Amino acid sequence: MSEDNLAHYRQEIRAKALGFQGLSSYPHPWLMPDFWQFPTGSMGLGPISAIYQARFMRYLEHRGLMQPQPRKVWGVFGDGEMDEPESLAALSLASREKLDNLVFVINCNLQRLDGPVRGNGHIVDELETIFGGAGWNVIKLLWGSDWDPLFARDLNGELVDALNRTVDGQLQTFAAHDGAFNREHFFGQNPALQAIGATLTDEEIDRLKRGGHDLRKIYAAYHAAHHHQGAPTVILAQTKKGFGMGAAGQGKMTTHQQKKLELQDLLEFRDRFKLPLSDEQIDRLEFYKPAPDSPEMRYLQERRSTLGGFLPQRIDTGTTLAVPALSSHAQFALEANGKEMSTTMALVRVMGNLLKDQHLGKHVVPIVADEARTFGMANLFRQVGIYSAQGQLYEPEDIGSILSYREAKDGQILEEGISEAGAISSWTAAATSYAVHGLPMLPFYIYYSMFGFQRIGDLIWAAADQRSRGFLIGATSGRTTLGGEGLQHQDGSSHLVAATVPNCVSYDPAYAYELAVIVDEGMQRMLARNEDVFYYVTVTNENEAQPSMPEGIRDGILRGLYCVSPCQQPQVRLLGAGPLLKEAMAAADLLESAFSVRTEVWSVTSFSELARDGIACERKHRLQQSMEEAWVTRQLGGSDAPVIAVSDYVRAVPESIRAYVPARYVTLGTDGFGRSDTRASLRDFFEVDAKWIAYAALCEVYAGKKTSAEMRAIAARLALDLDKPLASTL
Ligand SMILES: Cc1ncc(C[n+]2csc(CCOP(=O)(O)OP(=O)(O)O)c2C)c(N)n1
Ligand SMILES: [Mg+2]
Repeated sequence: MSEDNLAHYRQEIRAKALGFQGLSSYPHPWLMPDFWQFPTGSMGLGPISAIYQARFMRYLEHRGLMQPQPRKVWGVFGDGEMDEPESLAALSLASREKLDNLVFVINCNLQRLDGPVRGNGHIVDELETIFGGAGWNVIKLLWGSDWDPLFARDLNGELVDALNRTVDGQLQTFAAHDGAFNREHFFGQNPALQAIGATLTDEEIDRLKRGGHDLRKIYAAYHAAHHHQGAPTVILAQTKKGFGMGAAGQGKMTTHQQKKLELQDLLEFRDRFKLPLSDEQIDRLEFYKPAPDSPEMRYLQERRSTLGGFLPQRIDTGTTLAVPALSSHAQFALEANGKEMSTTMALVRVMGNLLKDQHLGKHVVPIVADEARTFGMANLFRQVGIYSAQGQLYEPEDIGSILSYREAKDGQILEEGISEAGAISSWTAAATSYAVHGLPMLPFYIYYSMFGFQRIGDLIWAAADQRSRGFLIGATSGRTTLGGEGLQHQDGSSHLVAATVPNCVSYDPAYAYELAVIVDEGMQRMLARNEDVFYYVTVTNENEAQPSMPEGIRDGILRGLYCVSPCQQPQVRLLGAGPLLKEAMAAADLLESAFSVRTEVWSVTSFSELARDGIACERKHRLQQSMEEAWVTRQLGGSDAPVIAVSDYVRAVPESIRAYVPARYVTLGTDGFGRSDTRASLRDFFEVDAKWIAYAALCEVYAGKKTSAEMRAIAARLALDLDKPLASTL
């Protein structure tokens, strides 16, 4: 970290223009890819990520993919941060799996932003109980060495009693005041304490250190943590917030907001820490950096080289993995010949085949949160086993079955139980393994699509920051396609959120062959070309006859749009996305047969990829006068027939391409709360089934030609209720 980079802290855009990197304000691997490994700026994500990173190291070791090694995961967190539910969510997993490769250091400065963490209590005691109860090795690092002689004099325990009685809010007040105040209000409480206080000058009282500021005690705590075996360790380090900031900010309610120090405060800071800087140097805000041959620098350099470097760097070794030929694992999808299957079944079959691949197989990491059976993955239990650090200590009830629940120390499936936060943390550990361990892995986390971006979106955002590579599979997706289950499960929004994550490439495929091509391209980009993208693909549980893949459409599938049912001089064009493509196809049949309307049908595999392409083309036109048109503009440019788009997601998803559609454009979507009912009822309710699509198309085709009475008659013929309320208001 050069001086220039430090001087350009929080200015990473301006710094770049000046030829520097500039230190980012929070640790972002996306912004400083060699410097930071893990983004922990969003409170609570660091702790759960650290646990699953440590667990994933064990997984790689137990599967024989990585030599057992003394490396540890160190997580450094705030005491206020421990109030985030995610912070404590996986503590028992860490002890259950005996993760002695994991150390938490919790900086217990007793404060957060607005005030004390537990003003009327003791956060250290509370955390000790929680971590201890969860089976962790707890090390309390409370008082500095200068307290040792005071405790030695405390023969009747008055000092210990007084400390036990002092709640955190009061300890903060003591931190914010000087020696004289502490003598009067702390040591002045009774004669025994007074006597202990009398052995110190006011300045010595002022300088009494809390454990987390005492290098010897820190060393002792870290040493003990480093050598502890059989359980993870937490070090509860008591400190003062704004340590050494004196009257300007130590222990103040406003410490966190104190973003700069005035000259006088800086001079005091210099004196407090005996920095060899002149008043002028302080005035010019110079850094203190000892000369390269000074004893300090020589010592520091020597320690660094013994320890193997300066910071745990993020190292992308650029290792690539060969991607097996599409035909080797997805022939069944390319030549489906009308075979009935759901896209979930197709995905699981592709994954099962990839797991068998001689080279790639061992890198595949299937991850589930107690839904393997839901997604038809139970056959993988036998095939590759469920990872368990202890193996299987029991005979499973279903031992004779081919779907038997088989746990094994070298099992490959990560079965995370009912924890989406845990499962995504596992996914991220696998998806960043290429940079953390120099070992590329290919994780597939398969989950109810509603419980991804909506529930653990911030963890996905952090995974994106970390340049994760892998597949997130949103299964049982589609608001009207997941029939039967209620509004909490029926997802109509994940594609909208996915589109906002810049390096997330998302698809909503209709057919097994589309899915196969998308997974193939994803593997090419992430494993063979080492691109920093990850894929979000939704699959459904609706069985349907799968067509074989026509020639010449690979590019269209990947760009997001291709024609599935061309027509000469169409009067209307239907864009069907994912599961609703079949409704669009049925609508086309209806339009042709009942109304003699020439209809063309297109499959939209990704509105977000189309929109991104449109945005890029539009900008290129504006800035570089480029004449290149967006893919969707080019594809639909041959006609001015109206275009009707239908998606099983909210309308904002198909709306995202409106600017690039070169014709009248109408969108249908599933805004509103879901219902538990059949697919047919749901699609009628949200007005996205074949009849509603056909009616929307006829409204365009007959615009200005038919009276409203005639349109009502058409609706009646289609058995549509035009007076029903808007679904999103119900
Ligand atoms: C999810 C989330 N919510 C809010 C914030 C804003 N924030 C940044 S630091 C902070 C307080 C941190 O307190 P603590 O964990 O005690 O750490 P300390 O600064 O005291 O070391 C908050 C609320 C955040 N970064 N992430
Ligand atoms: Mg704090």
